Amino acid sequence: MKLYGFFRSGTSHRLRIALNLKGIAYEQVPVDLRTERHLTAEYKAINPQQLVPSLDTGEAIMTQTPAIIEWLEERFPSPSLLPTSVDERAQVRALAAIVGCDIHPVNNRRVLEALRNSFDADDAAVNKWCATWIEAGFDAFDALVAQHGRSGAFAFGDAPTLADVYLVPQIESARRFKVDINRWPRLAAIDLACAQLDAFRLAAPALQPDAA
Ligand SMILES: N[C@@H](CCC(=O)N[C@@H](CS)C(=O)NCC(=O)O)C(=O)O
Repeated sequence: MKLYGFFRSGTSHRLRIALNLKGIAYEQVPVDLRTERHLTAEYKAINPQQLVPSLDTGEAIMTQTPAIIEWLEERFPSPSLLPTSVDERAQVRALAAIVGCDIHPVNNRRVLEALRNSFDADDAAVNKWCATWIEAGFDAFDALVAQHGRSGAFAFGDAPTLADVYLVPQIESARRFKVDINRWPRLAAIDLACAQLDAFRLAAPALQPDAA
């Protein structure tokens, strides 16, 4: 498979983790957001939304990480990233959606560019904007982890799930926006537990070929 992505993009990071957990090999094609490679006609032909990542499976080019990761789960069911009970699957998907639907989209590059260019936001204001949505989301994520009461090192029990796949890149991004993760000791501990696994460790932005 061919992964069009960017080392520092949270959604590319999330997809690398999912692919690694599934044990699927992939070649990386860097799309540099700093030089706006994603806004070229060449990339638009791959992803009409001009966002990263995109996954070329050899049979189709897929976009939107929630759809791609659910496809991976259905196409390569083992190891599963979801619990077996339908109620628990909904709980894990809700955790993932806090990040995927309610934190990441409002902190995306194009949103921050609009804040800078159309609303005169400086770096301090942009960091404050990002921190606002990260803190609200992490407060809820943390409360739900405490509530479901599943013991284990990960967000939902003792094996990584979709919840961890979404959480870890968002923590990485929170650090970039100077949010103190120690405010959520439970989430910091989950991040540490994930970092012990090769699937997460090797997906880290700093280790990607385009990070240099
Ligand atoms: N919902 C999409 C979001 C993709 C997305 O927003 N990617 C970001 C990088 S993390 C991007 O390409 N941003 C470019 C921009 O905002 O200009 C997904 O999950 O795939």
